[in-house]
Amino acid sequence: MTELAAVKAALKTQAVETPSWAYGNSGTRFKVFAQQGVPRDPREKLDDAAKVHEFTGVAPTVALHIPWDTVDDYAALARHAEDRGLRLGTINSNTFQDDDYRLGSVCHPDAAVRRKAVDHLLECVDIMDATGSKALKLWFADGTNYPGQDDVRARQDRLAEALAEVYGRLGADQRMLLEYKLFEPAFYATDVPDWGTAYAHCLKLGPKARVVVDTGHHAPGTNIEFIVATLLREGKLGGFDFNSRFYADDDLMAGAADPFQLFRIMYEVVRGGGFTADVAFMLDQCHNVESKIPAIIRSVMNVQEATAKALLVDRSALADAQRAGDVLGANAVLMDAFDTDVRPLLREVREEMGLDADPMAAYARSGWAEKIVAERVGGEQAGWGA
Ligand code: AOS
Ligand code: ZN
Ligand code: ZN
Repeated sequence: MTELAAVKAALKTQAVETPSWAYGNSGTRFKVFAQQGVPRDPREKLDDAAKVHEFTGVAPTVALHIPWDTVDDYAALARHAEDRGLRLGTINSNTFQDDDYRLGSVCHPDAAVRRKAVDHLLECVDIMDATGSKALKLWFADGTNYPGQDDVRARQDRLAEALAEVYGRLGADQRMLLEYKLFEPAFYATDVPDWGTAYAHCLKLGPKARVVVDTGHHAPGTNIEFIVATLLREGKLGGFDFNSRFYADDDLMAGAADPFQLFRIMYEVVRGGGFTADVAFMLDQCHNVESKIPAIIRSVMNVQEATAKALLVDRSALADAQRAGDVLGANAVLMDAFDTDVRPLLREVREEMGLDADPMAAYARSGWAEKIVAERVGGEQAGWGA
């Protein structure tokens, strides 16, 4: 296979998971702007996700969020997905939208609240059994707002205990993805604030536990690609929540704020073998003011563009320059790949996959946006900003 053929083959096998909540209405704490035609139930979210997959060819799975996507029959929901060429992906738990969780969930000082939170996580694993989902994604809003509010060490013990119980419930082919976040909603100390804390817990738990890197969950200036390289090296990178940030956890379209950062991350993924390994490429976004389906298509394309550039890095030239201590030469090799216009290559890839070369235009022409506006009245809110 020529090098270009190998790049194309890799791009054709890429799979980007889209989040169910990105299809529903969302907003900030100031306002949720309702859009016309948004899904009224989980099935309609899948119908929209099917359009993203139809036009991009690389978005075959959809992440669910419990309870935002609660249904009576999860096996039927999985069939609804399959009928549309999709599969149900990661199950996201919710231990943050209940009054009981004011002081935390699995780290709460009251054992009864911890029990309730763990029971919810176990219920999520039951749902995975029904949907065939392979991963449980855990993000905890737990933390404290004031020094002395609670015992920071004891909270880690409670977290470890809860995680161990849920880990023990996982099936042989199921895994747990632990997400970290610097701050918000807790402002003094978050209980899983960084990759080191998440890694320490996952290491103790065992091989089915891995870390999720949400690209919006770091302090400004953090070298995220270094974290990615380290986690891959340790076999502990579970996946990504891709999105863009200008300030904090902005959840904007992936690749919109800093395409160079996304490229650097994807280069470390390619370099570290993560592209072929079991690493989940998920989006975690909210489209508060822009049209949702086109924004998700655009995000998938942005991930593809960053991946294509990362795959195009001339790794032997880079290694030669690095060995020779040629600082500028090595940097130039990386920049050459980043500066390549990969849009013609991706158009070719899509045509070879039997797709329209331009997913955005093809979606706009498809009439789906008009159809859902006409047919869906009273679309639902995703859960954020509720
Ligand atoms: C929250 O800030 C995290 O990014 C979560 O990953 C995510 O938004 C949530 O799990 C949605 O269900
Ligand atoms: Zn996330
Ligand atoms: Zn987030």
